[in-house]
Amino acid sequence: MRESSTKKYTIVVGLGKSGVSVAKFLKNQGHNVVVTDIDPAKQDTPQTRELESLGIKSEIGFHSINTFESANIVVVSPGIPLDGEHFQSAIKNGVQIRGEFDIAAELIDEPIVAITGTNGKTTVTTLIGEMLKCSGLKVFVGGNIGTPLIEYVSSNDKADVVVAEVSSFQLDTAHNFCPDVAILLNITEDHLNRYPDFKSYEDSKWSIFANQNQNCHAIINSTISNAQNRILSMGLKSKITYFNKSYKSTHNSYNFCGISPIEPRAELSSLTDMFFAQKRLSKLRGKHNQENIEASILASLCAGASMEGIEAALKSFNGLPHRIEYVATINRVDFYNDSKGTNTDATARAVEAFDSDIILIMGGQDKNMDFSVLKEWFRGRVKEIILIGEAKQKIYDALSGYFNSTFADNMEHAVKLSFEKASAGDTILLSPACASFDMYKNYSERGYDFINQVKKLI
Ligand code: UMA
Repeated sequence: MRESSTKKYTIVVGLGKSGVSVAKFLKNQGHNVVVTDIDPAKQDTPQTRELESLGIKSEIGFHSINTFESANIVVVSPGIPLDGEHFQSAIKNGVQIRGEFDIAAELIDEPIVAITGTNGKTTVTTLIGEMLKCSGLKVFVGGNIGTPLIEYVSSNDKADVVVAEVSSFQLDTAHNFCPDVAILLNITEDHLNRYPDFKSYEDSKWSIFANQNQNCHAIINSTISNAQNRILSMGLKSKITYFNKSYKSTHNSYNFCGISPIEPRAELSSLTDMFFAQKRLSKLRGKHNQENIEASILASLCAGASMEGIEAALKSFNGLPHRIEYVATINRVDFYNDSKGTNTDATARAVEAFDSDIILIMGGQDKNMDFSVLKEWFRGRVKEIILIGEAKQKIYDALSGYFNSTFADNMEHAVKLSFEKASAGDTILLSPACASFDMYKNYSERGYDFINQVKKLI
């Protein structure tokens, strides 16, 4: 990334994980860097002090239009929307807007496997990483999953394959991103408080394939609505493989056309066998996880995994915290934490994963979701809904006509109420269908609060 000679600095906006890492990287590369964060609490943190000690100027507690307009490049953190007046003035002044993810991706020569979708990204990213590692490859796993991709570029530790979880926010600034293998897991309502409409969110997700060429692999969920038209209108050049097809027992019924590295046919047969065997091998619950596993197997094969490595990873992977995570059984009532269920589709798929009657704890910060879509998924499965957080009235209005619904004051109250209403054999599931920021720092703090409240019942 080059700075223009006529302008003086690169401004990094947001001092979270992404901003701190990219500011240090750019400074090391000889860029003149200014950092800014809207939160006054960032004034006196170890990270800000470290950046200042490196000679990086900081503007904390405010964003200055003047600083944005006069920059050469604005590097924005993924969590910050681009519709603010600072960004709009910068864009009008011809300032380039970039993200840490796309700066990093441009500098990576190793093959990149990129995973996007509304739900399942982190599970699939982790699983692919494990499948490749179990196949003897050296792997870096990063991106939206937690470790900024620029950390890989900054280190001297080179991997055989880079596995990157990519959010729509990261894709929005990644105009030249060309992953060797890209997965689109699913697209359902989410982040509608950031995008003007669902189509703009869909556009963002599909852009993961925009720069792929005929040597690249595109792995796409066959049930994504309008997928064929999208592929045609984008003029997608990559080798396309669909997963989540209704394949039966004949090996020929699966579309393997994209996967040249695993031919000849004998390999294709064992791949289909693997799809059937995964139910036995994997400990992950739910149909959505079968889809996640299929996508992971296909991408791992494209990136050089062996069948043995894939099988070993499937057997040892226990799932991730806060995703349909088993917590405890008390008086024959099972408790599960799905705090990462932060949109309606994630909650629907979590409910689908259980055969028992469910008492569901829902609510939190609304992302402009239509909760009425949950009716069909809950019918015959959900026996009670306990509502918490800012969105509780909106969810009540959408669902209380169909399911017994009760308000709770906080998580402690919600767990107590749900346990009072449960009978032996029931499942109590926290799957909020909402963001956590009205009550917690993030979804994991919410999940741990749920776990602690359950433990108080023992
Ligand atoms: N801030 C400003 N100005 C604003 C708004 C915020 O300066 O107008 C500041 C905040 O005060 C804060 C910083 O921006 O200090 C936060 O930036 P950020 O929200 O981008 O957070 P990071 O810590 O940099 O983490 C980001 C991703 N966060 C988001 O996309 C919201 C992380 O994904 C990612 O792991 C990390 O980069 C490394 O790549 C998290 C996430 O929640 C897991 N992602 C969303 C999701 O999965 O649904 C997309």
